[in-house]
Amino acid sequence: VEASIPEPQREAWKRNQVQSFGDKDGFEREMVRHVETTLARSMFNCDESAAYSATSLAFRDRLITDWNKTQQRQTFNDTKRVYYLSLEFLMGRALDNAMLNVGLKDTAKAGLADLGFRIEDIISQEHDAALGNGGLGRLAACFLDSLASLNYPAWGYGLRYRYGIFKQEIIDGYQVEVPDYWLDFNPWEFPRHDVTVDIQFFGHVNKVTNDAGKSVCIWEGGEIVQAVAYDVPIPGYDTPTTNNLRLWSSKASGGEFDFQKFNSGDYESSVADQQRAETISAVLYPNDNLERGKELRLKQQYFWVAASLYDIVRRFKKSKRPWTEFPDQVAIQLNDTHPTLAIVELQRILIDIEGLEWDLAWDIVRETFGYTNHTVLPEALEKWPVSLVQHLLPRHLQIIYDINLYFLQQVEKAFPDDGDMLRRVSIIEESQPKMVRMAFLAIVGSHKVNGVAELHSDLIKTTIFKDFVQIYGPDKFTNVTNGITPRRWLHQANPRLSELIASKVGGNDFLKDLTLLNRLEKHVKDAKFRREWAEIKYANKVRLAKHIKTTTGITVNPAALFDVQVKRIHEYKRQQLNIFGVIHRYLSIKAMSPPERKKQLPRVVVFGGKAAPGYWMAKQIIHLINAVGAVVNEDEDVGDLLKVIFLEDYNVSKAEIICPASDISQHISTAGTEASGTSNMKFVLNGGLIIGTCDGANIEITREIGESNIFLFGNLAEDVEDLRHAHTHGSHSIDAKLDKVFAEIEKGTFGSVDDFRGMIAAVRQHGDYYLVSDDFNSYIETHDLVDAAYRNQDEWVSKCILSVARMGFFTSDRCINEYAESIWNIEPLYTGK
Ligand code: GPQ
Repeated sequence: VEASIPEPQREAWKRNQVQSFGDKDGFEREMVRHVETTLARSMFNCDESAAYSATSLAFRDRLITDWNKTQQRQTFNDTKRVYYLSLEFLMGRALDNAMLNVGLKDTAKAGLADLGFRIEDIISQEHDAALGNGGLGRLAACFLDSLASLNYPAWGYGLRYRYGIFKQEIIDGYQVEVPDYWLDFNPWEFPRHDVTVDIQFFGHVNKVTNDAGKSVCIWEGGEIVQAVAYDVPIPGYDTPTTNNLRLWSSKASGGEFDFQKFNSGDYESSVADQQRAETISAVLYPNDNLERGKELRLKQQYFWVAASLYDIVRRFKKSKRPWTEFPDQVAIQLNDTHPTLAIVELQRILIDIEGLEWDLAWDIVRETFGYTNHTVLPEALEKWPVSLVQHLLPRHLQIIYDINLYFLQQVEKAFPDDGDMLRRVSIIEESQPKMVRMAFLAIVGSHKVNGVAELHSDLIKTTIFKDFVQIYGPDKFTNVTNGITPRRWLHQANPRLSELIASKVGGNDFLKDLTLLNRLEKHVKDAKFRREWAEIKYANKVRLAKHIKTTTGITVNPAALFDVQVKRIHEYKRQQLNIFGVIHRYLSIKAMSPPERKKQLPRVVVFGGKAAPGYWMAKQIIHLINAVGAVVNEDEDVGDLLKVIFLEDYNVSKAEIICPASDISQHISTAGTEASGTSNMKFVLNGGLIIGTCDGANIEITREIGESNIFLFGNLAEDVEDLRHAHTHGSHSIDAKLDKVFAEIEKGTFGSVDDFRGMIAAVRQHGDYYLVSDDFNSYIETHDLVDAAYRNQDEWVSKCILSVARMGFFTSDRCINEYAESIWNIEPLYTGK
């Protein structure tokens, strides 16, 4: 039904157009109005939480006005849009970001002060939107910021989880998971109860002959779950463009209850149905770089993909264009293989519902999709049992088999003599049980496949997707090195540094064109500038030290070297290498005479990160870190020389405090395992140096900032296979220093040895898959170089400034422009600003 207002009545609408506030008085008016009406409170009971809510609602109203205009502009111009499908959007807090992006933070600060509040207190009231696990989800959030800031017509599509990533508590040194119920009050979402899609599961397929005498497939029976849209406005920086992130929530179809059951007295089972439906979007799976093949996860994927495609197709059909023009209007990017069913779903819509021929439909599908791979770790590559797909999505399985059949026919034609090729590349793995290989399906159904850093993009071409390079040629595979948004990760997280930089590079334009940072280079010799730079770093360290004090009770010296490793806990990221190194340092200090100790540089080693709840080894690593901290932090021989801190519940808003306060951060994955890493970029952009392996984006960071500004160590990716082979087939001797560390743990210095046997055995007995022993010596030596370099503060600060000056490449704006040009073929829609 057309809900558009007829022309004669539109005048009244225009007369009454909503006016957004633009100054302090306007903000105060909106804020008080929301306190007194929306929240039904007054100046007599307005606490910080209410002030946060009212401030957010005031800004939300502004955003939604811009949002409406943006959507109208995009519809009117009928431009091609990109849809970014991601199961994770790790957004963090929205208020600070919204205030900065619309350029009204100072205004709000003054207004809040008038009304009796400090803006920092109000900002910190907000609960993080934590709908993601780690780098993959945060990348999606940075991309949304860049897409809006660059005025691209773009939508994000995801799931509205009732529970985001769990909250981590450390109790007696162990991780405990607490549910993250975050939706109590969320001013940043707009429920669209009128935008719903019915999603079908289970049932069976009937082949029938239609009126035209053509045989068609009809998917019938099963159950229906309703998807309800919730929209989150995404403001661009310094532009009126406000894009949309649409998150789907599940509920039982047909209103509150199944009335048939209700009327027949089966009240309990009708409530149970309701709850079962709501389970689909209830919880984010807390695994990073791991797929566990749970049925509910597959249900989530189809639910989200089917709702999103229905929405996209509905929007396209309004334009009344022929189907062949679909790829001219729509680009869909698959963030990892999680949304791969979208390929099958679009093919199903085109052939079963819209009646297109297979080949034509398939051309449209492949032109529409692009697939981004984020890992080569075998345990993270998605595979679903054929039997499960058959049961849940019977028609989709048929289509997958057909896609595979035509694909294998094509392969057989091109490689007639290679019998093993068909087995290797088949979308169906002929194992017990048979599996659908989602990455292969994503490759076959997309026009471009990309990795997320140069080394990673090379690796996928030579290892996991090697055969597909043979089949399709190398051009289908490309690289788009990851990036981060400088708005959140510099301007918002580190306002003083951002301001200092702005004063040297000609204002805030660098936030939109990060390459302008190179103007800093000529100031590196300016002693006053270096002093100001160092002073800001120190202030950021004081801030983190306060946070450490209030959250752990431990006092740290802000003049010490702050050494940080914050990321998901994973064997491949090697927090175990770090803590073994810390024990080595502890033993060295203990072995020193008091005068020798006086010469030692004080260090604070900060860890943070969550372990997947079912990842036993990762939890052991957390426990060892805390056990070592408990001993070292109390040891009077050590004092300030070494502190070991584990920060509970690492998340986006904590990262905003931690990144600006680091002197050196660790990015020390086994070479070839970290696809890119993005926190490496955040730390360098905030004037910290990094110690890292030749892995992921570390390699490109080195190329940009210069070898003398980074501490690289360890074996190279090309040597990993041989080393692993030697561990299991030859004799495997452990590094002597590491052996001493193990002996100390085994003495019981850090508590019950039993708790840590597994970690030691992984290195000694089980082949040291992550090369901890191989890299240990060079790791320790490189830390000594870090200490030596830090002693020369002037040179250290110069390295930091030069590094920041050369980080322009790593903005997510560059990244999004590359996707837009080489994969999506979309253009910005200029706003006349
Ligand atoms: N990444 Cl497959 C995740 O955060 N979770 C995942 O499940 C997978 C990848 C990361 C990857 O480990 C990092 O190296 C990347 O920088 C990041 O994705 C974004 O590409």
